[in-house]
Amino acid sequence: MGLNVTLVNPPYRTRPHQHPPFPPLGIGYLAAVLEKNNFKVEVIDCQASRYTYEDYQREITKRKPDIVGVTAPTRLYNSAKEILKISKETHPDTVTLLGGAHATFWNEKALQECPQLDVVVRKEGEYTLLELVQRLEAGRDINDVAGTTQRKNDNFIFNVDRPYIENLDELPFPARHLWDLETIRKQEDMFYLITTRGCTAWCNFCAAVRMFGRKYRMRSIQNVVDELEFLYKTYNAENFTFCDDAFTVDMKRTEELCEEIKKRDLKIKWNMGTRVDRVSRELLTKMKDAGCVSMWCGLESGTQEVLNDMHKGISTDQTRKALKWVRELNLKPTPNVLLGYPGETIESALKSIKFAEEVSPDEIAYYNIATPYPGTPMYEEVMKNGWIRNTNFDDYDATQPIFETPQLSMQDLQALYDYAFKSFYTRPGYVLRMWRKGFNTGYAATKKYFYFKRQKTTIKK
Ligand code: B12
Ligand code: SF4
Repeated sequence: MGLNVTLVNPPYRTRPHQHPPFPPLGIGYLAAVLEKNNFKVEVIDCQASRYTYEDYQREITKRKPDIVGVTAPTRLYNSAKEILKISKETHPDTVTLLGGAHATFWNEKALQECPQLDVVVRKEGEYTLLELVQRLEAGRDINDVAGTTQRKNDNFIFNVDRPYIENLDELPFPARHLWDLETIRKQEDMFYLITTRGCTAWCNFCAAVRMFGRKYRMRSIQNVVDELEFLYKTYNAENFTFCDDAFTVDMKRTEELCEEIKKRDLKIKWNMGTRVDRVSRELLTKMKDAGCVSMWCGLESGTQEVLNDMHKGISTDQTRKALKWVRELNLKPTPNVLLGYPGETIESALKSIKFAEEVSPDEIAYYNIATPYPGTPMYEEVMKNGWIRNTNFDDYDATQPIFETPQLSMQDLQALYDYAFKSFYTRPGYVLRMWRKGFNTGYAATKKYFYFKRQKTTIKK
């Protein structure tokens, strides 16, 4: 009888589900690779199943896994520790693993802070996990497995990084059958997939590129559209989100993808995120023709100086141009704005808010508060300068200030964040345009108008 592996997506400890449950693709890939190699694998997605820690304990008592692997971004790290503690206390012989964007850069600290954690898997995890499981099954030592950090006596073993997977086509599709898709789809009928890993840019606030590398690795178009077609035919899936960090870096490839979707006659709708310097009007037209309905992108700032500080590598003009095409083609724009990056002032933040309203007048931007995720240069800068004010990772969800700089206090940053929403919804032109779209949209916009009008914001303009 082979080893039994359970992969876990922890629950939120505070302020529950801000987003409909999303079966994490990371766990999906890890599980698929194990299954392909004939290991028994189960998934406990505490978010999708709405499990508390007590529910998790009940489940784990029943299942008796030999290995528990937990995934977590920074925001779920504390919750992951709780899951690891329960796992080890319930079954002391279970080998516990932690992976994901937080543990990768917090590896030794995680081992220090969580005595119930045995191994941290850094960066891309598929083959590291496979090797760990194979060695454990064979009763072999796991101390030197590449891509891991482990505890040894009072010290740590930091093994070499595992090389990135060059040919992503060799990975099986995520093991979505391990989720209760029916329940998940009732909340949001959306299928997520990812077609590339890595990014050619190197933004100072970004953990993703430090996880997956600077080389843009792409699945072949055949392989991507095979997955789309499989989901389309197996689950009648019609709505897709491409989770790639920068979907259209290779514009020619994106064109080919669109052609293939059309060739296979897939009647689907999809959205994706990309960099504004990697689209053209022609490409967006082809994308729309193949079912694209929305584009999210990093607008980040309305001030070139701040963009340069971030190493974003784009200009405000490029954003203006790209979002003009998006609007002209009737695609939905979702620009992401980052407020409070080191060097930001009240004036520059206000400029970003106005800029977002200019380039996306009918769709509110996705406002994020700059959050120093371990592993990023922004984190180093914030720590080096002693700007950090909140070290509770539960709060690292990009909706609340975590640090302050000599230019911007936490109070002002919070006020700017609140003001961004107020400013958007209290524009009479916006309300008027929503009424032109129909009664329901007009009514909702009017309600929001009065709600936000009453909100007090104190910005020293
Ligand atoms: C899709 C996505 C979302 C979705 C779904 C999130 C989810 N549950 O997966 C949504 C929209 C909800 C979302 C929200 C947020 N996200 Co997000 N998101 C992504 C994105 C673009 C793709 C995730 C993905 O599918 N990756 C592909 C899979 C294959 O990679 P993976 O999950 O990391 O797993 C691999 C390895 O990490 C490792 N691994 C992971 N877990 C484990 C466990 C074990 C046991 C092992 C062995 C290995 C292992 O192996 C896996 C396979 O290689 C990533 C960027 C990125 N490229 O990853 C950002 C990213 C994860 N998000 C990020 C952030 C900051 C957020 C937000 C906090 C803020 C925001 N405004 O976006 C919110 C809040 C999230 C929350 N949980 O509270 C950061 C996380 C940084 C950090 N240190 O936490 C990332 C890395 C983006 C970035 N630019 O830095 N996000
Ligand atoms: S463009 Fe996006 S994925 Fe690439 S480094 Fe910048 S923030 Fe990260």
